[in-house]
Amino acid sequence: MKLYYSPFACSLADHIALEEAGASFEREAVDLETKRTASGRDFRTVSAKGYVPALVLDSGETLTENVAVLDWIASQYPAVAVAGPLGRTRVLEVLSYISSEIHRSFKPMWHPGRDDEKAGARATLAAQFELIAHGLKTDYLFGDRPSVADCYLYVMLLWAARFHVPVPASLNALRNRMDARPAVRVAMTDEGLL
Ligand SMILES: N[C@@H](CCC(=O)N[C@@H](CS)C(=O)NCC(=O)O)C(=O)O
Repeated sequence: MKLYYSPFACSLADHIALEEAGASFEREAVDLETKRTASGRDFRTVSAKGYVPALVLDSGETLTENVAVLDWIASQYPAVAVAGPLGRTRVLEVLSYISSEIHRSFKPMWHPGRDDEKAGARATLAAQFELIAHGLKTDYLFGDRPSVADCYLYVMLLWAARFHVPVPASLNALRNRMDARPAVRVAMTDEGLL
């Protein structure tokens, strides 16, 4: 399989999840401005959506959307899934919240815009991170090892640091734990971030 990613984009979550899972996969960077892959291919021939992540499976089928890609990775690799009758549903609950609320709230930060819009987004994000942190009592969201949900949350925490969004101490601690993981370091190094 092959992951199409862009450095420091949300696709870093999928990149880390695949590394954490011990999966064997190829990866290729995409220039999101020109929509060209590192090998010069028009990325829209891989995914008409033109955004990352895109994961091309060994069957030739292409998966897009972080929630779907991360859920698929968890379905294939129990190491990054959550067990139990509600395990998958709880993970989807968090992935959906991150995707539809937190990820979306970052949008004004990535584009030139008014300072008051950015301040508003920062306040919204701070409240959203508080909500995620509420009741967090374990090292990671679902226990003592990271699942795909932590991988996505981690990228949002990196973005929070980049854009000076305040986050609760418990989430900073989770981020530090993720920072130290070999799989995270491999993915970050691959993306030129370390
Ligand atoms: N709905 C998509 C959004 C993915 C997304 O926003 N990707 C960004 C990078 S974080 C991107 O590729 N943006 C380039 C573009 O939209 O042209 C998902 O959840 O996977």
